[in-house]
Amino acid sequence: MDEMLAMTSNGAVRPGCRSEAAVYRGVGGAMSRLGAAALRLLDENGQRVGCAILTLLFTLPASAEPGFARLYKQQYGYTPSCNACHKDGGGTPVNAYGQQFKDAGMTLAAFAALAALDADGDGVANEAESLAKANPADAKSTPDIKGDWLDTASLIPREVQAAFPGVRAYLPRDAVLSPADIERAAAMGATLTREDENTIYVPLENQRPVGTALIFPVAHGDKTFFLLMTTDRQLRITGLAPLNTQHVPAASRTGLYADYRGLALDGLPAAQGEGLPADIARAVKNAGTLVYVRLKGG
Ligand SMILES: [Ca+2]
Repeated sequence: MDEMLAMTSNGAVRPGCRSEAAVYRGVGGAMSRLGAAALRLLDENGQRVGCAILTLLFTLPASAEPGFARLYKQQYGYTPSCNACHKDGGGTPVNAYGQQFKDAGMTLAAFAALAALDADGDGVANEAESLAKANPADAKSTPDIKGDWLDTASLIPREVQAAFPGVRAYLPRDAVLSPADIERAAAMGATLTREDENTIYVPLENQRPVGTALIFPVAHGDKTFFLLMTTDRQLRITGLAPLNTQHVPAASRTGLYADYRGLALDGLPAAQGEGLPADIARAVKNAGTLVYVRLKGG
């Protein structure tokens, strides 16, 4: 039995709107009733309508939205792309708007505090952009020319898409931590906090999960870089790729990550000592445990 299959029963599907085949692959699990309706309309009206309907499906279950996206939706009535706050998808460095949101306390009240600011410097205030469904963090997206930032395909970071060539449908899972999750992680030897909350991308093929992907920060002294961790469907690491290493050039050495390949997320070694390898081990242990406790249930 595939234990991870359960994930499709209570989450949403984010299909890439690239082909009719991709759309069909994006319908599954608990969505089958709604999905069938969408497909009927797809048959009658063609691919574009099918995409719109599947976009609607994807916004239905609140469980699939990361915590801050949920706040944004509460404030402005729709789910933004992770790129409202992040430079290149969930887990990557925050952009200017994300930084303003962070500085204002990352609560619902923060939106009022940054409403009149102009994070991307395009001459339109943050709130005016948000209300118009333009991206307040991207000067190329304005109320007049919003761009494709809300298209489902643009919601998955390009590094994640590159790690799973051929996959067109993703199930995003928010890793919002409950006290029970934090307790389970501690029992597994990982120290998780709210700071570790993130988005887990689950690539789907034929409506079935084929693995996971997570982008997470690694702290090295006062510098930070990022890692993309991918696993197979049994939650064994298939790759660790360094991203945004400009502040820690040594982290781009791929030899640092070779020994992690094949390790199970619930059996990751504890970090020993100090230095870059230990900082990586600590971050991977936390990230792997985060994915494990969120996807394996309690
Ligand atoms: Ca602006």
